Amino acid sequence: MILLHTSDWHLGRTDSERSLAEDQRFFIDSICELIREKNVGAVLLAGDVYDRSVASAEAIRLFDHAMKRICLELKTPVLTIAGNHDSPERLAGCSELLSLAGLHIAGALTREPQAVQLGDAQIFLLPWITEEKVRSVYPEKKEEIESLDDAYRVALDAMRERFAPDKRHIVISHAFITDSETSTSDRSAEIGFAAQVSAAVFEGFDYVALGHIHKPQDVNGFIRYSGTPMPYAFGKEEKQEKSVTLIDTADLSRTVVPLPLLHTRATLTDTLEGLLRGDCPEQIKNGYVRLVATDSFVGLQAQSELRGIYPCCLEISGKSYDGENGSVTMTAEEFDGIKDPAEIFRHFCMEELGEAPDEHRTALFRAAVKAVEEEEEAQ
Ligand SMILES: [Mn+2]
Repeated sequence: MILLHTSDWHLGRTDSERSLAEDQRFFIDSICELIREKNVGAVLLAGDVYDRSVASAEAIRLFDHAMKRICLELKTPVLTIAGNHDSPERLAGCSELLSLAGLHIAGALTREPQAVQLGDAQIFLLPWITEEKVRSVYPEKKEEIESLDDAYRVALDAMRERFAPDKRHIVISHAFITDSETSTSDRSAEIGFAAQVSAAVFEGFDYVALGHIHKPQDVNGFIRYSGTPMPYAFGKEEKQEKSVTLIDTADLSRTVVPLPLLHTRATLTDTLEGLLRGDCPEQIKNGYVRLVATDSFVGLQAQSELRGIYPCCLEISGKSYDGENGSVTMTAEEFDGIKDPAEIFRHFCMEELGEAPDEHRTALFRAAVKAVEEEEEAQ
């Protein structure tokens, strides 16, 4: 049987206030295609299904769409767990009913370990846990739990005790294993070291399907992070090839299958003039870009020009504007001499942004002033 290991979908994630739903729908399509092509027997989705504990309506719809396609149309079971970004209770809503449709969800840790038998594999579901959580689920073991390693050992022991003979024993987990390499979008993973677990706690399992770290990587011969299906940040993560991992339960061999991207992600660093020339490959120009102007301040006019050239631009930065030009700053007397508010606005823009406002902005400003004046008159 072929298992498809993926994690950290982070449905509902936005970047610079832009929804990434279109990209997420695209990787869901790619994964569905792969399930059909490789005759996948089950999908293991190792936590951080959603980006936020209170998932947006759009994110919930997207998850519903993906699960309907995989479980019902492709008739492939999905096994998933709550990650640190998910709300265990919300994620596991209607889970008993959903398991009848082939969607197995582990929200909060339960005393009786959650396991699903499929073909030659017995697959355990271990959601995101803390020491406190494990102590509360196994109060009789409270004394032995002094570290996160202890907590994992207790939860995994309960699974090891239930190992079915002659099966492959697989566990899905969401954890930060000591020595794994992080990426920029691993927000919570980078904070402190408290939440690290050693690989040794997983001894006895044939494969550990991990989520939490966004860069695909092997921890050792039987523990692996699938990584996110798309890059979620600039920096290191731009250069990572995103993928899913296929595991053949017959011989435990693994195949890493790269996933295509709807938008590439790149940081372009150049002079403002160079950025405005935009002579880079179309694919990059139309992808998500972060623009860094090395030589000058990027004013509003230049920003809007850049957005015309790079339609999916997410971030623009340049040298900060040093308003040291004395001619821009005005005295109170000079201010009083100006009758037209738009003229004051022009001075303000010159001072704050280093350039005069274009016609559109001036028109917006005039409309705002008019609205305020009318409001005052009405009172
Ligand atoms: Mn994550």
